[in-house]
Amino acid sequence: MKKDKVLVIGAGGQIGVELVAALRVSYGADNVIASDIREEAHPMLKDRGPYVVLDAMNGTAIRELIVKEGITQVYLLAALLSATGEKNPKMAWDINMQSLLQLLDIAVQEKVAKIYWPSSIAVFGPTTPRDNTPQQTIVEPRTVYGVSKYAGELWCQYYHQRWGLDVRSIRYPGLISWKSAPGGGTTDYAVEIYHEALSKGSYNCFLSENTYLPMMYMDDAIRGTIELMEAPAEKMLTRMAYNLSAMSFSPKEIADAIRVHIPEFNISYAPDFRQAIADGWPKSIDDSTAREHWGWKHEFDLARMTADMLKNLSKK
Ligand code: AKB
Repeated sequence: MKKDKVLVIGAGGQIGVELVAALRVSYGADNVIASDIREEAHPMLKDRGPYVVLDAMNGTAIRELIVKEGITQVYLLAALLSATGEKNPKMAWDINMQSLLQLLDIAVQEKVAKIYWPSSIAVFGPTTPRDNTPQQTIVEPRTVYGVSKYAGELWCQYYHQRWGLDVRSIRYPGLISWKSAPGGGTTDYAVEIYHEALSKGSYNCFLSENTYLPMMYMDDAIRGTIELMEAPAEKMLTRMAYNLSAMSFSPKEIADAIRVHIPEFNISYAPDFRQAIADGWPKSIDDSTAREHWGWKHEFDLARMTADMLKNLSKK
C-alpha cells in the first residue's frame, strides 16, 4: 500500500466519485479523504472511507484539514463547466480561479508534495487547428470556462517554476461514465444519449449530427490521471496540462454505435447555445506528447465503450 495521504476536493462530481474509489484501492480507504460542498455524500462515497463537507472556496478550512491530516496530495476537482459557466461567467471565473490560486499558495506554504488540477479541451478556441490539435498551438478560448482553464494552466506552470510545486494536469476531453452523471458541460449529450436510449428508445440531441468532439471513457480518464500523478517528476517535461485523447465522434456516429445494440433507437437534433461552444473546440486531439513523456495509452474506443455503457446502465 502506498504511503500518501490524499485529499480530493469536489469529490461528489462525475470524475470525483470514480477517482476516489480508484485512489482508495491504491492508498487504502482511510488514507483518501473525499470532500464536497454537499452535506449528503454521493452514494458512491457513503460509508466507504472518510467524507468531509468542504467548500472549495474556503481556504481556511482547506488549510486546517491539510495540516491536521498531514495531507501529501490534493486533487482539486471543483469547477463550473462550459455550459453552466456561460450562464454566469463571473461566478465561473471566481470559483474556477480562486479555488486554484488559494490551493497553490497553501500547497507551497504547507509543503504539500503533489497537486492535481484538471484542465480541458476548452482551452482551445476557433482559431486553433481543429483536427489533431497539437499540444502547443494557438490558444484563444472563447468560453469563460476555457479562459479560466488556460489561465489556471499558466498559474500551475508559474508555481512550478517559481516555487518548485509539483502540480500536474490533463486537458480532459468529454468524459463518459455510467456510475455518475456529468453536470453543465457541452459534451454531456454523450452520456445522456445512453440513458435515454435505454429509458425511451430515442434522444433529442442539443448538438447537430456532424459535430465531432474528442471524448474518453471514464475508466481511461481515471487510469490516465493516476498514471500521470504516479509518473516520476523527471518525465513531466511540460508543466502546462497534457493533451489526452482516446476517440472522437459525432452525435450521428454514437447513435449508430447504439443501434448495434438497440436497432430501433432514434435520434433527432435541436442544437441550442451549446452548439456554438462545440463549434469552437477541437474535433480531435494529438496526444503524442503525453504518450512520449509518460506512456499514456487509451483502451476504450466507441464500440467498446458503447457495449460497456449499455451493459452497465441496463443492470443499474
Ligand atoms: C464540458 O463539456 O464543459 C467538459 C469539458 C470538455 O471540459 N466536459
